[in-house]
Amino acid sequence: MVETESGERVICHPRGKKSQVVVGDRIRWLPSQDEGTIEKIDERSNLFYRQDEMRTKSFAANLDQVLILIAAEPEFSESQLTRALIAAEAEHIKPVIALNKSDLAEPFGRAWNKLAPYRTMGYQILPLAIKPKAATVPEDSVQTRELMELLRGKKTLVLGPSGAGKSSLTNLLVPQAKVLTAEISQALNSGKHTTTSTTLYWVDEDRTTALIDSPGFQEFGLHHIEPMQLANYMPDFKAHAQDCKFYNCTHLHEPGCGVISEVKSIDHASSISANRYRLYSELFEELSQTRY
Ligand SMILES: Nc1nc2c(ncn2[C@@H]2O[C@H](COP(=O)(O)OP(=O)(O)OP(=O)(O)O)[C@@H](O)[C@H]2O)c(=O)[nH]1
Ligand SMILES: [Mg+2]
Ligand SMILES: [Zn+2]
Repeated sequence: MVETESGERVICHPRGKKSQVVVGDRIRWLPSQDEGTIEKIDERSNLFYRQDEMRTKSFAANLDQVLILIAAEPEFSESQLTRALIAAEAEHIKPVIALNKSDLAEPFGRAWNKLAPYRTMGYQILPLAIKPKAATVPEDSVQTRELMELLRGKKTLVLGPSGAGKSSLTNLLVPQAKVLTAEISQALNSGKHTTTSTTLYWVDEDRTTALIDSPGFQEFGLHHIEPMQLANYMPDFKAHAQDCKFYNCTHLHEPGCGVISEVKSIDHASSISANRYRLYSELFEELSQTRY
């Protein structure tokens, strides 16, 4: 689907067999009858993607920021959050974290605490109640307005696990979009993969603020990232990696490692959580296996 200068949306077909085009791309196209042909993709300022073992999955291009939307329910995976953050850092795209479903007080409190290390390392974290179950939280809350401020004039990819409320957010800010949403499965504590394609919606009539709704992800492969670069993309690690004795320190076993000594610090609370260090070690291992 291609949007013209005047805001019309036209079905276009890629020239050649395989489509390289992703949401957010600027393209050159030629009309043919009532549809069109994509002739050329303009150079991208960035491309947000994941790289699983077998394939590359592009989310969107030319983004101003990524909103990682997680929720009190279903419980979010810290590993997937960490991976999404690393992918954003690697592409120099600003990530913002939002925790939805603040009306579910108890699981929300737990999830909020789980996010403490991410707050400490400098990420902005917004509490939200996009579509509260009971009317305990007004829908047009201060929080929603704060979020709107953050989105204004920008192109934002909304990313997160199934059931977090990505499409509900689209419906809240773009009521005419009427995107399909669905209850999560309580039995599986997971969403139902309601959204199956990535779509850009304009929030305002002037088309300056865009939200990109995407399908919930389960796996987030980072095979495009060098293991030695990982610490650079993790703000809590980066802060201490500069103290390492060896310039090519892996922060796994070296003597004089700034990261390890921070994790093991006894004179103050470590700014690198045990969980983050475990996630780093696992990722390092995983990303080293496909290389030699
Ligand atoms: N309790 C509560 N439920 C919410 C809130 N926001 C959204 N929901 C519900 O969460 C469920 C999932 O919302 P969706 O918007 O479909 O989630 P999604 O992230 O688009 O999921 P996928 O399309 O499967 O990736 C729906 O039943 C929503 O009504 C909230 O603030 N509180
Ligand atoms: Mg959805
Ligand atoms: Zn080190």
